[in-house]
Amino acid sequence: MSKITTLSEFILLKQQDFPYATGELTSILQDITIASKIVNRDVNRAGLVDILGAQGNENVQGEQQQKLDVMADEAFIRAFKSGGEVCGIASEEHEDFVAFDSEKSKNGKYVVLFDPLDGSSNIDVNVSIGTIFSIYRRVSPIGTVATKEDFLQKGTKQVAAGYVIFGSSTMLVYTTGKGVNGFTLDPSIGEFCLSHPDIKTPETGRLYALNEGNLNRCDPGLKDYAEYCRQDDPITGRPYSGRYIGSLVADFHRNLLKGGIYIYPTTKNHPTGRLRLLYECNPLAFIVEQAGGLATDGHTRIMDIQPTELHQRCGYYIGSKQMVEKAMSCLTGGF
Ligand code: AFP
Repeated sequence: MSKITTLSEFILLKQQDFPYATGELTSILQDITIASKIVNRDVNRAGLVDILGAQGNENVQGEQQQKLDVMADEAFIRAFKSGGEVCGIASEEHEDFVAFDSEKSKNGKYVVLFDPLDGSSNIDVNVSIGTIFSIYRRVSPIGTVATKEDFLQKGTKQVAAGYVIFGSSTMLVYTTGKGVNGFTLDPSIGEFCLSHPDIKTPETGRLYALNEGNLNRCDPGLKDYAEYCRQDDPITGRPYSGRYIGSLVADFHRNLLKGGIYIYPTTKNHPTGRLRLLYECNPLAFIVEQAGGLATDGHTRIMDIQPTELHQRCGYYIGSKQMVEKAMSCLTGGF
């Protein structure tokens, strides 16, 4: 049997890649690991106890909050608050960012932005869901409370990002800018174990994921791209297979490993896009680029967009490099 590397061991090992590391980022990643295990426990027993279903509130996006959304949000906030390395968080579930005011937290160097449970409309039907996170170094002075500027940084400033997928198994995938690694939770020992070292995404693939119900409501160039995907061409392996779960983490994870493209365009209903730049698009863009793929809003690299609002949305084209490039060329008339 080959040696098992747990996530905790791996994180500590990787700290050596950063000669001036103080261990703070390492601690945050450990906090995320613990919160993920708590959420995993709750997600797994969702059908057994009375925690399934809507909480009855709407979140800032006007969406119904699910009980598990709230529980996941609380689990992550608790972990970051007690850790002390994080001076504040922004979550998809809160209208404004939350600045931690303990003396220890005010000295924290980092902020974390996260979507506690993405795809939560899938919870009640047992479809894969996920947590997405993004870590930045604060720009406000250490020793003070976090400010909005700490959160409104370009994706290129991320120091780490990742996601947890609660699927047929639970996996945590993350990057600190030196490649992408994936860990599968072994429930028998309660540890995430290195299962997907140094993930590279294929340059091209055969899977396209988009909500085709929106095609009449978006840029006609996208209709051309969908048509391209459906055409016969044995050389490029078309027609491609359409695969859309409607749970970003699950669609992204599958494409990352197998090769493919995920698209959520701007539409008549969502003129600025549906997905959130800070909680969803930037972290996955960091991961896909580290794995050799591409993420754009159809025209501009996602990580180059300067955010102006916490809950900013954008169009999203992410996945295998050649597929994203082809979709972008269709948007500018290059069918
Ligand atoms: P929910 O968290 O409300 O389920 O939204 C999920 C999501 O943000 C993303 O995970 C999906 O890919 C996308 O929305 C699905 O949106 P459509 O239902 O409009 O296709």
